[in-house]
Amino acid sequence: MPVFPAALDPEEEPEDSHSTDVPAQIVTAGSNLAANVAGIFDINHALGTLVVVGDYFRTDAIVQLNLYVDDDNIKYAGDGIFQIEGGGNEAFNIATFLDTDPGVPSFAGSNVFPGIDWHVDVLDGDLYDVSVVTQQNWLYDSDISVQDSYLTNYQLLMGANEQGNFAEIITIGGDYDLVVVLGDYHEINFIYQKNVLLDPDTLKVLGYDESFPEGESLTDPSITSGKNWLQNEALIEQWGTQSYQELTPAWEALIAQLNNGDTELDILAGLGIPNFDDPAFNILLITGDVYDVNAIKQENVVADADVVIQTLPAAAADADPTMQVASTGENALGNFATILNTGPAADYYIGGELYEDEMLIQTELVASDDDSIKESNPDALANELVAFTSPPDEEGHDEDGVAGPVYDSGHSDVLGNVLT
Ligand SMILES: [Ca+2]
Ligand SMILES: [Ca+2]
Ligand SMILES: [Ca+2]
Ligand SMILES: [Ca+2]
Repeated sequence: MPVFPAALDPEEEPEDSHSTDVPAQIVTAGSNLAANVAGIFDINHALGTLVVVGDYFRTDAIVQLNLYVDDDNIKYAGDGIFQIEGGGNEAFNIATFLDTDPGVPSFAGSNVFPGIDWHVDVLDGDLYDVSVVTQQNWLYDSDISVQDSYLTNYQLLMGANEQGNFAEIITIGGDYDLVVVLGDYHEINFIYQKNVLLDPDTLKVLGYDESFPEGESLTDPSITSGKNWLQNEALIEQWGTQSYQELTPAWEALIAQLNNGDTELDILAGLGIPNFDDPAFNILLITGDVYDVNAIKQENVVADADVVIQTLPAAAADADPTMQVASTGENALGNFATILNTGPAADYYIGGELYEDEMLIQTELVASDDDSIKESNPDALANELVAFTSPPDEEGHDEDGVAGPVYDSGHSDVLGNVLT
């Protein structure tokens, strides 16, 4: 199982490993975190026996989508051994459907008797039991930075934004030993997860390392514009008995009695229905249909198009070792969802048909990861960067700029279809 690379616990301190001992040009323009965590624990129907007179429809569905654009444009020059990672992106879709049978034995046909102290609640009409969680992170972090000094240890942190959503729904209804649904039962468990990352970066790095001593690995210029991580993880768990039984004439007689509003019930009708815990036998009669819906929708959209310029002036060539580290990728997008739906522990009776549907759609669209990495002539790159590094007309060299997300128009139809 892949392990999400970022701590979801906001208390946890991020580790920073860059040395502060030597002059440096260090920029972190990416490293953003967008995460959604949600759980629906639907133990509404923690009950002994469930009777559905009509049909039972159960649909479990998980839809997961990862999409990223990571076309980076890297130009570098100098004599160092540049360590360049333009790709290295990872995307994961993990989906699990789990049926957990608690192992309570069936009481059908047994001579178990629930007792004579019966309580009947009647719900006239349809029952809607709907739990919906929607989580969205939209993060725009397109930066522009210029670093041209070699006299200080200059660590610039422009990214590393964090957005997180945490939600938990726990629904607990009344405990009924027996629930009778005269209509149909519709159960839908649905998880939809989407990560979209736009991370096209432009980096121009000019370094001189003639003065760097042998074996000082920290002075190798490093450029990371990829290494993004997208992860969707979903679990739909059904807890309860997984065996379904047909209604018997005895059940039909009992249901007819309940439906007539009888309060005097033939105690023999209770044979084979377990009563848990307290001496009262609690019944819920629902005259209509049941809609039991649990849905989680999670979405992360991160736009992180950065422009980074680092240039060591030629004078640096004779100076002490200087470190250059530029990171514009390393974003982490994650969706984590759990739906736990609890059915009857003991017995399940269905008068009509049982329709079960499990659906899983997983898509990983790499719209584009087409990097252009070019080594340039130092003089040519130096001339090119003069425009950026000459004394500024306005106040500062370093400012957060905003660039719009970049779409590949050739894929726009695909995106339009998938993302809406
Ligand atoms: Ca950024
Ligand atoms: Ca890339
Ligand atoms: Ca990138
Ligand atoms: Ca970026």
